[in-house]
Amino acid sequence: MTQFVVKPGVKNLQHEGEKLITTHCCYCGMQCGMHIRVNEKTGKVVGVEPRYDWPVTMGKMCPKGVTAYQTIDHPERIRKPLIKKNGQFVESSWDEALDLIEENFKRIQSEHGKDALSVFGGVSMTNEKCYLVGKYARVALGTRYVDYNGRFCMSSAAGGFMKTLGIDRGSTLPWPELEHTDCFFMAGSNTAECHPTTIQWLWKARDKGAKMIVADPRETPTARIADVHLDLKAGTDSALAYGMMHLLIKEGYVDEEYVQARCNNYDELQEAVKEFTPEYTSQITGVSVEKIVKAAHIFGRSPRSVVMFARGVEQQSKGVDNVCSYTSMALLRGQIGKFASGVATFTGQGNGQGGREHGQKADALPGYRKIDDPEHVKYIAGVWGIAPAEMPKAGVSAYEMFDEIQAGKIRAMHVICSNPAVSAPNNHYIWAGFEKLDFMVVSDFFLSETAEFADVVLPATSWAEDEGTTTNLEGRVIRIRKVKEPVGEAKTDWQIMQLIAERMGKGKYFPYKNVPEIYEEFRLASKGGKADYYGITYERIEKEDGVFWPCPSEDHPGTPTMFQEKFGTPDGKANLATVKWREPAELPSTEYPHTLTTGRVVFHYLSGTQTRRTKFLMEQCPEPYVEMHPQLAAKYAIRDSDNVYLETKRGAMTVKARITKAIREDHVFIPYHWGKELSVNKLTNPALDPTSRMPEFKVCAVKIKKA
Ligand SMILES: Nc1nc2c(c(=O)[nH]1)N[C@H]1C(S)=C(S)[C@@H](COP(=O)(O)OP(=O)(O)OC[C@H]3O[C@@H](n4cnc5c(=O)[nH]c(N)nc54)[C@H](O)[C@@H]3O)O[C@H]1N2
Ligand SMILES: Nc1nc2c(c(=O)[nH]1)N[C@H]1C(S)=C(S)[C@@H](COP(=O)(O)OP(=O)(O)OC[C@H]3O[C@@H](n4cnc5c(=O)[nH]c(N)nc54)[C@H](O)[C@@H]3O)O[C@H]1N2
Ligand code: SF4
Ligand SMILES: [Mo]
Repeated sequence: MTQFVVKPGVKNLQHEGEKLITTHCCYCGMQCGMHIRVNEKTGKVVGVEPRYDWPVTMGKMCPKGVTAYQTIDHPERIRKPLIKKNGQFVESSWDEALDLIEENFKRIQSEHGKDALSVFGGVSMTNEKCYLVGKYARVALGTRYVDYNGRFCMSSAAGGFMKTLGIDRGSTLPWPELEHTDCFFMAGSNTAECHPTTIQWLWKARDKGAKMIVADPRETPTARIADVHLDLKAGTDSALAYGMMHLLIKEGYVDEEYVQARCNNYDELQEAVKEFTPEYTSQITGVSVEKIVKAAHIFGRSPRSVVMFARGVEQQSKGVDNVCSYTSMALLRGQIGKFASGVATFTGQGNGQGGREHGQKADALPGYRKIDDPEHVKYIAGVWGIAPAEMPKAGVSAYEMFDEIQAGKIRAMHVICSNPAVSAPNNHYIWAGFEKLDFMVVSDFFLSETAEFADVVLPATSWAEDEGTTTNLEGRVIRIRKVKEPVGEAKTDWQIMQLIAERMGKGKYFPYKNVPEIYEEFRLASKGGKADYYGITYERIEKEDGVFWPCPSEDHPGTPTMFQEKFGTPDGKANLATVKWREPAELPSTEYPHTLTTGRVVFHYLSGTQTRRTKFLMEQCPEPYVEMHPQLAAKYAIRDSDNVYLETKRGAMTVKARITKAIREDHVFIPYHWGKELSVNKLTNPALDPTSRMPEFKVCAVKIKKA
């Protein structure tokens, strides 16, 4: 275990009788630096101290981070494997649970073929574990069906960046440079609630005169501090970006030299944005002409700007188009590849960046390789010690796995680190899928809503009970440290995958004795890929405050700023967007006259399994609610705190009204951190983006009445 060392000029946080172990928060992609306080006598975790010398977050943390330690020894942690008998879970030994898994997995595969098994992964795990999920599915189980919760999170950003820039690294610049930016164009990101420790950089920049433009249907705490709030209708982002680019071109704000030298498709882009006059853009988006013009002038005149976006623009059936369009705004201004400028998506989950690069995705292999590329398959098969012909083909995306369940192709599922019973769209369909499975296994440390459907639940360790690496939202690879021994009989996710691999007769492919051994194999697997970690060692991470990928060799400095000379495309040039504007998949109608959008609050995290078990956070925000404008509320005679019934084509729910002017009159918003009757995902639309297969969590048509 690494012990905390107080650096010169940094507050001494050491308490009497305690040791401090340096690590990062388990929740969002900010991965705030922190020390966990452990009582030296009892070995118990007693609290946290923020890490003032962590260059990305500088001692700041949010309410989730400072209470995260309370989940580690939580009384509701699962301490032994659970097996469902007559509809009730009973505790079992590991041997009994593994016997049952082996028997069912083997029986199902012999009756229905290898692909009858499936794996649903997640990216709250370290790189080492995320890497193993892909290998576990393809080598231990031999199935093509593996996908993960990042499909609901980062897939549109990844798809858009691949198309325009050729490499998907969430940010093209390191976070501390944000301080020196002149203009932030932020679309569909509620930064103040979802990446709160970024705000300090925005404040510092604003002290020097930087401007902020925020595009969001709601006046979030982030929009409230903006110079211009573009209060667009949900699902109209690419039109807004086209309107902005129309003006950038017309008013001479384009960096012609940069575009000529470094971008393709400029003629096509000019053609595509031609009709997007401020008036036409205003008609589609609902944003006033004045605001559009003001935003374009501020953005166009700023010498250094960063275009930032998040799930508001990506969780749409045209999320990839939106990402391409907003990224093109930065390209037209010649901003990518320079100091304090660029483009960034706010990566969501703790390891949302690293977890999407190394083969948990249906069509991907480690290092951002493709499973349909024979050269890529050959390389990874070599690292894994299998014949290339043994590598399964591409599977299908997370939501589409539930179609395969209905079609009778997928018969069993192992869910590792995700709670799709709450977080996947169109909940009723997901629940029906889980019920239809012949056999279901869940690895989690709490009995999540998904785990309740399982036949076997395996107790996993929490983030403080194992070591490894994650990659934060900048693309910086960092160290997670083990703080204490696992509770009860919990095992790490890698040990669990290893044990099942042994039962499936594939133990020799999973010979690891510890995490560094997995990391060594992982480095090699990433070598030569787009996301190349080969030069990154644990020692370097420690010495250099993290290392940015790509980093192909140990003497390579890593890459804080991307694309300084060329882009990751075959010809080294960026591809400007040329897409045609499309409406959202579902528009308001006479029957469903309003737009429902969904998202987050500062006090809860994702499906809420952890934050709903944290007393302080539940006191702050005990239940979901529907945000609605006073005028909309008046139409239905709804007053604040009244119960409101909401219904879409897929489902219905009743929640309390929160009446606020901080939302468009024609929209309502519900946070999604609760399950079962309180889950807004009973209502959401599973319409998928054609390339990223990302569901449209952010836009659907809804009817409302007073309950
Ligand atoms: N407190 C908290 N922080 C988190 C998380 C959490 O659960 N809780 N989760 C983490 C994860 S995994 C993620 S992915 C990120 C998500 O971070 P964000 O994407 O910032 O969070 P959301 O609330 O999903 O959506 C952001 C905003 O998009 C707006 N929006 C809705 N529809 C549209 C649209 O059509 N266009 C535009 N431009 N905006 C729209 C919403 O009003 C909302 O304010 O947060 C991370 N951080
Ligand atoms: N309506 C709506 N739905 C959404 C979104 C939205 O904006 N609106 N956002 C989507 C987004 S961006 C995301 S990221 C998804 C996330 O949705 P989920 O994938 O459901 O994310 P979590 O709630 O973090 O679920 C993780 C589960 O794994 C457990 N867990 C945590 N760490 C570990 C670990 O190390 N090992 C194991 N084995 N288990 C662990 C937790 O206890 C929890 O039960 O939700 C999506 N759903
Ligand atoms: S949830 Fe995100 S912002 Fe909050 S402390 Fe954790 S890493 Fe930092
Ligand atoms: Mo996410």
